[in-house]
Amino acid sequence: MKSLLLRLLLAGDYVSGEVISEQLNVSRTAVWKQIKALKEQGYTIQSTTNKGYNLLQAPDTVYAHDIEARVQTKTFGRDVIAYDSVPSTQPMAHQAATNGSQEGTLIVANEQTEGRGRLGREWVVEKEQTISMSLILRPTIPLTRAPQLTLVAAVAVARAIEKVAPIDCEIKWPNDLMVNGKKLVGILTEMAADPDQLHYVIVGIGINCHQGKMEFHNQVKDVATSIYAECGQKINRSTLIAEVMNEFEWLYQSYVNDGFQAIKTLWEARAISLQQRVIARTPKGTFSGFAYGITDEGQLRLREDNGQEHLIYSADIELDTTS
Ligand code: BTX
Repeated sequence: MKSLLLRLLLAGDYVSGEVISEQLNVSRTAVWKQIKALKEQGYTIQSTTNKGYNLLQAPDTVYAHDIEARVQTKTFGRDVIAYDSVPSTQPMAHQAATNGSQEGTLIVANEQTEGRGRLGREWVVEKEQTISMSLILRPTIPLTRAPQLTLVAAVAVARAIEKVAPIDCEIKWPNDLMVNGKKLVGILTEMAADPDQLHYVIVGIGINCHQGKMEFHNQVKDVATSIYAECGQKINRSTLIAEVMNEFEWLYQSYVNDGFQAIKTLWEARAISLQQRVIARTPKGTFSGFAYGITDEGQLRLREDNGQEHLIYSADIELDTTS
């Protein structure tokens, strides 16, 4: 009920108690109680006789009902599980998926104490400064295509950020969104599968939002940036999460129904690691050469100076500026 009430409040200026009680099919007293509960959670709501309620400001805390109230989607972000603090949203999402949560269920946290990146690396999170979320997907695609979902997510997150802040996001293959050479967003795609069947995919997304340039942890201060550090704006995190859900859902539907080609074009338009020399550190070794494109499966095509070509499935990419 809270998310429906908030949806009505977000839609316009004043909404009368009568309209709310009719729309939600509850008593005026129940409406008043929910308004009181919202105020206690940090919402500024003006109550005026004969006019009703007017939402003036929403807190930046990431509440489930707030995201659910803002999304314009069929399933993505319609069912949100929000935590104040968890080690990582990834295992919580795996657990929810194993317990049968539907596609589009979103796990979010105000804080992660053990955020994780790829290959066991750490993802550093400052409490209430970042977005930490994991989305459950259940695509009916062959296992080999699952890595493409990272690229779909990257395009969706870039588009969403650009809707709420005056920032241009570039993508470094396969999973980093970069601004001015620093990492703004990390994406971690994990899946549960049998050799011949994909059960579900968890797309974990970390977005640096409010940290000032000097506020990053020592270990990432040279590589990380945030929306605030880039444009001086503290965006509302729930608004951005909802935008990510809006963008991700239609791009994902297009991907599932029509294939990767359209996404690939959108992805390539933002790629900074293509048509130039890169160093790719892969689980199979380090290769340096010319990155000349991605395949229809989303792998990176790299040609070494000796002419040998590699299709790279997973790597850390460094732009090679030495030659
Ligand atoms: P990655 O392995 O590509 O990047 C990890 C590397 O990025 C680290 O080794 C470090 O150099 C750098 N790094 C760590 N923290 C940050 C940061 N906050 N900003 C910029 N650079 C950083 C990237 O993995 C995938 C990250 C996914 C994070 C989401 S958050 C929600 C979900 N839960 C969870 O535990 N992980 C995912």
